[in-house]
Amino acid sequence: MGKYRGGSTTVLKPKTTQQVSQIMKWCNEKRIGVVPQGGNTGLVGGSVPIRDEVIVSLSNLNSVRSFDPISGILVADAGCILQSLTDYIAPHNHIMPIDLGAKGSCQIGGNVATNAGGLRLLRYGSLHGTVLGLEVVLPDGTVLDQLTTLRKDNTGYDLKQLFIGAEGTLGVITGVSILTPPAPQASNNVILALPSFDNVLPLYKIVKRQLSEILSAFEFIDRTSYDLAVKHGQGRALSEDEVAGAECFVLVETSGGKREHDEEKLNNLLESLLEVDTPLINTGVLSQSPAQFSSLWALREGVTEAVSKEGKPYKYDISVPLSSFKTVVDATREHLRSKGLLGDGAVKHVLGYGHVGDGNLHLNIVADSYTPEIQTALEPFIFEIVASYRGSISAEHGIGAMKTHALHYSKSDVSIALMKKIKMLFDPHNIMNPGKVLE
Ligand code: FAD
Ligand code: 2HG
Ligand code: ZN
Repeated sequence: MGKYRGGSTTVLKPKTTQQVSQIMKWCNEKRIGVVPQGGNTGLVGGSVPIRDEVIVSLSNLNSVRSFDPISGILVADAGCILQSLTDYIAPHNHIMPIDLGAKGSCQIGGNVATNAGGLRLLRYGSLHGTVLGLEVVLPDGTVLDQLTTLRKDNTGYDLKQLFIGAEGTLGVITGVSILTPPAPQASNNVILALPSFDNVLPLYKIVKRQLSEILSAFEFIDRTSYDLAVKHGQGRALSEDEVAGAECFVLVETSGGKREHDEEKLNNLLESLLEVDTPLINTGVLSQSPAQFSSLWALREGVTEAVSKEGKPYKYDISVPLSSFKTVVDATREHLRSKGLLGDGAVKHVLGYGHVGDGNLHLNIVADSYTPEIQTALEPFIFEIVASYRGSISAEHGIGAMKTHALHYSKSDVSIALMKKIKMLFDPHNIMNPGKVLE
């Protein structure tokens, strides 16, 4: 996003865990700050040095260590790109349990470090469940080898969980053991155009009931998100008739064991949605080919890229009750308008999209440039709304450099004090990604 800059002069690109260990030992002795960097696709400035830290890039640590096609357990170096792991296990009919728009650049180590959620969480759960083991180099250079491939291991504290979502503040992840699910035999998707946001929740209820075990994604984009995606060439635009009167869209994906069975379920769903007196949807566009399947997904996955092409984005990634998604977006829009920042002002768009199935709204504000006036108008306004719902100020992107000052909106003083003690225990000299997560 070009939002953060530091004064680093050095990037190190180790090729082995031992080299990472030697780097950390040296930096710890000399009290040199270290920023672990994966694919650099994070959205909260976590991988950007904000002082004069040494950057440790994991991109040369990029081999698959083993894959067991029976159990589906993959053990890989942290620097493997997510898409390359997907490609590696595809011939064995397995898929990665995580998928996100940045898959072509982000690394599995970065995914674990951020506890990335993404588009498949609804189906396969979070990395706290699918990651079986980790190899981590601690700030003093000690290698913590917890790279187990066991499904069950109740032998005391589960230390690996601390590194999942720690954003590189406790150690450098060098290896990941992860459970990969079997590839579905059939995948379909459909984009549904809705006349009103109020219909999203009743729709979700019906879709869950009717598609049950084959439902694998239920993603939401509002009209502004759709228009921006189309404007910036993401995916195939629907026809004018299809989008007429649509306030928002929902993308439903199914992944199942038998194509005919899944298609029948989807068609029945569409029929039952349309053949009622007051339908919840205006229309549904079903993909008819692998190209159309990708193109429908691109409308949803491409929103982030479209937003970046449109202007400078302010990103809020929040967990709030599903029923309040629209209220939060509308309240932010009205608030900016009342401050004279929207309309003829510096803010171009306020949009909402995200993972309905996970209760995770992405609220993006697109402006001509980053300015203190917009920043002051947005914060603490948005954090206070989130806190009023007892929501999370960061559902899946993390805290990074962007939200350290706002951590208290989602974590109690007792929790923050414990987090600081844990940080102190692992990293007493505060060399691991300083200034991130904790102030
Ligand atoms: P980086 O950006 O390089 O680093 C992120 C953080 O992890 C930093 O704090 C860094 O220090 C730390 N880190 C990286 N590697 C290691 C390591 N080996 N050991 C220790 N710490 C490390 N996120 C979601 O959750 N869901 C989404 O759906 C999603 N979609 C996205 C779509 C697009 C188009 C983009 C650009 C981003 C998206 N993101 C999403 C955010 C981002 O892609 C994820 O956070 C991703 O997991 C970051 O991986 P990375 O390898 O790029 O990590
Ligand atoms: C997504 O779900 C990502 O598309 C990115 O998490 C969200 O850019 C964003 O705000
Ligand atoms: Zn997301």
